[in-house]
Amino acid sequence: MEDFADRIRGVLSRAALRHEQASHGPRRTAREDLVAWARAHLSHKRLLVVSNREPYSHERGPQGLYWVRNAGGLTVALDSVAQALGGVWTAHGSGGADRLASDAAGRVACPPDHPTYTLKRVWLSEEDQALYYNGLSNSALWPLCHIAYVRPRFRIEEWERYRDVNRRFAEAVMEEVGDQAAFVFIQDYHLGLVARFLKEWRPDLEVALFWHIPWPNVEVFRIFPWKQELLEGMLANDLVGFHIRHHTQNFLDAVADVLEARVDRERGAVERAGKRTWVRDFPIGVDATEIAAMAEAQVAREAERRLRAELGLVDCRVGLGVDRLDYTKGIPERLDGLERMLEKHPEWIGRFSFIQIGVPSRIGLKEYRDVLLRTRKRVERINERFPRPAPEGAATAGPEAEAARAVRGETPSPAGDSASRHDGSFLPSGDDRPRRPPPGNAPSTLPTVHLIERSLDFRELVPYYRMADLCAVTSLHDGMNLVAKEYIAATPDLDGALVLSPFTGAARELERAFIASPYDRESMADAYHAALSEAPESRRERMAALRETVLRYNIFDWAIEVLDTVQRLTLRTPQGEAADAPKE
Ligand code: ADQ
Repeated sequence: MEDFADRIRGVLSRAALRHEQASHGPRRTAREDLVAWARAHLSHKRLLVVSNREPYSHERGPQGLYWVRNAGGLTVALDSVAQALGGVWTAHGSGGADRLASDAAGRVACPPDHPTYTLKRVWLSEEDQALYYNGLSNSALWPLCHIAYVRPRFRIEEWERYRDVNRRFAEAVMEEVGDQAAFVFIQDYHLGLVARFLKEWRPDLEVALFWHIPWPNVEVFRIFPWKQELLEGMLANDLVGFHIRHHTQNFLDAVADVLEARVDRERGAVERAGKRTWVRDFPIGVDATEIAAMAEAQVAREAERRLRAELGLVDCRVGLGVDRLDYTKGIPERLDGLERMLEKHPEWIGRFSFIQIGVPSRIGLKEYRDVLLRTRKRVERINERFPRPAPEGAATAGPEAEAARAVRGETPSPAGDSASRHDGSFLPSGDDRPRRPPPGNAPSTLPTVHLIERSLDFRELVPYYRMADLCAVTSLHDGMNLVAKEYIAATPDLDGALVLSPFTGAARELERAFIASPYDRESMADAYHAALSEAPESRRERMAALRETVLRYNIFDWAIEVLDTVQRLTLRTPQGEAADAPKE
């Protein structure tokens, strides 16, 4: 009887959900809400954002100087706050023409077309980048925190340079802050020590750090040679944020293991040497409403139609992967699962194609070059084993076919971004590239897997999200993973399926995805098959639930919650002294 009542309730609530979505649903938190919140609560303080990556970079082309907006949900959201409050954003000036565009103090007005805040650039030498960025950040902290079976490398000169570069970021902030009240919002593992320097100089500043990657368990963290100094640096913040509760708990365990401190797991607080630090989780989101609008726009529909024609995908189910080419993202593992699916379910051969868009990333490091080579090898093997019969009249020559080959990464992209320019310079060409038909000859087969080795502008990415019947997010470990949320947001027609690794932060929220471990080829193969075979009604119902999750808590909710928590909790912390902290 209860079962029956539950079923009725389920049917009614799904019907209500569909109705709500059909009528464009309830109002969601928007950019204006974040701006209004910031004006109401932060206008008496100076806002300073600090990140390694800059929101805008300058380059020089044949027409002279131009600027590029470095996209990504987080950058866009923080950009809105910075624009509303006219603060200062401190970041590494990494663009080829950044120095030319900046004043003597490294300042440039941003956004460059309608300036409202200041971007303060920190200059790093090649040696700084080798030691601080490729070294300590990406060869020690990144593998340490991700536990993807790549051994972290610890070198004292890298740690010393990390400390030095963090101090320089802090100095750059201090040059801008003057003696005003200010809130400093630091991003990520590159900048774990910045708060310590800031608080030494100005203990009254409000400072928060958001750590975008996982925090490992204590057995793993213990091997970090400078664990005490790193934790002390992080605890100089008033608030340290992670994506999920599990990472906050790991962090609190590490503090309890390494330092003499009072750790309050229930309140998420650490008290040490008269100072309190709050440790909380805030799962980051995406601008789902905006992404959905982009996906529904006529231009995206047309781009999808063109892509389908160019890639010979008109009567074919399409799978998609979108990642930086990073060993934590499980890209070779994803392709192994795909190959297994084609072995176990040959009915998909010729009826299913997979597009992997992979931006070459951190190519100075061998592990990253290896992941690209391993990916290419798998693509080549799958295409040799399981070629796809070409549909009648598939384009093989002329501008359309040329564009299609560029899109597949088989010829240099006409846009020629920096990622694709890097491409030829460090990897052998020829044998390990996907095979392609000679130009002009009609192909009898097409690739089953298309590998696109470049970064796409977000507007270019949306038609791929639209087109995909399935998106595979198979990280070995990931703080959150925004691709999973972007894909769901970009599928307003609910005709899609997400295959998701349980080792992503996103899996805590997106429980209705097809969850499959990248370490288990069979379960991945089964998940792909299940995702492609599910009956249309349950497929849509599953996507509707996932979409509601992504729409309910978006990037603006995240930003408001983090900023509001800092304001609220620092009110409870006596200035310079925690009320009941043990004195040391
Ligand atoms: P990342 O490791 O970079 O982020 P992710 O969260 O997936 O991973 O974000 C990647 C972003 O880059 C997405 O916005 C995606 O659209 C974009 N992108 C990826 N490949 C692209 C391509 N080829 N072309 C264009 N755009 C591409 C880190 C952590 C994550 C955490 C985020 C945010 O590692 O766990 O979710 O920060 O906190």
